[in-house]
Amino acid sequence: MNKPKVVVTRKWPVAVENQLKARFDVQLNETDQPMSVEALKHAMQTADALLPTVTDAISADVMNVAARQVQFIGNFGVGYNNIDINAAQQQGLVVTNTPHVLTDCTADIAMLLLLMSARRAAEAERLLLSGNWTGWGPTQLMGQKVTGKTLGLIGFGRIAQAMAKKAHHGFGMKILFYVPSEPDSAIVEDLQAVRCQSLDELLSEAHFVSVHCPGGAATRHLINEQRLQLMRPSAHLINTARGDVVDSNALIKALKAGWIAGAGLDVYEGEPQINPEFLSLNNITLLPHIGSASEETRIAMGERVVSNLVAYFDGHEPADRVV
Ligand code: 8YV
Repeated sequence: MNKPKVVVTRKWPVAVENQLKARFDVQLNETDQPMSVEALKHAMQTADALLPTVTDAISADVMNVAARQVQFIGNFGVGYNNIDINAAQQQGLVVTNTPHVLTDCTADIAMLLLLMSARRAAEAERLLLSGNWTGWGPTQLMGQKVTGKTLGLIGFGRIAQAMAKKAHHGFGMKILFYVPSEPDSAIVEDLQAVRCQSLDELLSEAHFVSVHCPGGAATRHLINEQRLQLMRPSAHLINTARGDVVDSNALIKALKAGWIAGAGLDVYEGEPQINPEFLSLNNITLLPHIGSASEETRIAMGERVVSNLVAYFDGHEPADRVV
């Protein structure tokens, strides 16, 4: 039997590309340039499986090609708001993602941003790099202490819980969270976490607010001007989830006006285009979507896609099936 044809849209770690080569008739992307809509549509018509990332918009238009051959979409990432899931379901496509393996690394980046923002580390580094540092000063670059403060988590899934563990057990932080459905009581107990009745309550109480809900229409601009005004003037907003959850213009206004003290971002509305005003602010820490970017995690994400792919073509239910 012919090997299934698989198209990988971006460059993956070599170790997992080799696993794909061993089992499938695979088309890799050595250039690592995101594929055009036309190239994605062509792949839909000529391959059996497509393996996209957050940078590929798999819209209804891309899926609705004439004589589509692709039956399986294995997303390299846990978030899948780059895929029109309703359209995929309607078309009978199988879609999988890569949960669990990136939980700790993404939570680490959220903690890194929290610490950097609190202690003004990006601003401090910029001072040093500019050559303008004149030496130690008793009131220089005073930030906020992290230990013992309150962390408010928007969403309480795997990544939020991993961050809460690090923050509570490592930094003695009090944990608040806001989530629509009741979470596992053992985790809540272990973290001595408090579930807020409303998002507004969480925003007004927390010293640090970290976003961990999915992106997409339901959460677009959840953090808007009015909600930013509820936060403490000494508070910091951290976003490692999806850029569109936070209204960029409102955040810029809040940082300029001092409604909040700082922000740490790993994700952006319309990335890789970034609102240029972010670049001119001093009270912000900016990372280029590196939440899961450790060697171990990126290999594990690829392996997770491979095992879902193998299960699917062997006639089994893939472990990480989304639809
Ligand atoms: C990934 C992420 O790197 O998995 C996710 O949802 O945001 C990132 O950690 C990216 O999505 C890869 O497609």
